[in-house]
Amino acid sequence: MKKKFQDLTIEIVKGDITRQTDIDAIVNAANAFLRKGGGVAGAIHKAAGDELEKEAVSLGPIKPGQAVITSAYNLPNKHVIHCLGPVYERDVPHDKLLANCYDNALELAEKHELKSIAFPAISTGIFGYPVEEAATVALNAIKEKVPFLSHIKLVRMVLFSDNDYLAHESVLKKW
Ligand code: AR6
Repeated sequence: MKKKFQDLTIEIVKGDITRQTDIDAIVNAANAFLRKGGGVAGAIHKAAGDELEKEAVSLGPIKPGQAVITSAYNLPNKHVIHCLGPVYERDVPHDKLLANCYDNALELAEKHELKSIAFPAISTGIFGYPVEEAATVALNAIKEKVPFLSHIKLVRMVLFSDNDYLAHESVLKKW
């Protein structure tokens, strides 16, 4: 499903973030020290190769809501943007910190003059953020950033399960 805002498209798809061959930067749901980790981070590091962790670790540690950018190595993209999402109900206010992830990642992509970026559903796995709540925060944060973006033309959310896709779809349908 897609929504257009003049010449920028916000899109949701079901899929694997490591296979977004048409996207300039993919976003990693990282840990504070930017080590490999599990979940989507594990998949991204595995696909990128060991060099990714070396570069990423040199930029850490980061705090919830922050983002850093690295090369993408063996991934089919130019860059990986690593965001530390909030741990639900530990890192507060969790909605503000989660919105900061999307805002800071988009800011970095814009600064690097990238045309497209793909996000996973940050914090909704190991960090325990309920996906219905996270979908609202994520998509609204992206929408609020649209007026400040000139290079970015496509923002894609890549959802790993049917349930995650449906949670995001119900937010987009209300717009
Ligand atoms: N493509 C897209 N989404 C995926 C993929 C994939 N290949 N694999 C998993 N997901 P999580 P978090 C979804 O736990 O909650 C790591 O160990 C997954 O289904 O990866 O922010 C880090 O090192 C879920 O919906 O990230 C941190 O310590 C979403 O990605 C910690 O986990 C996020 O799940 C971060 O936890």
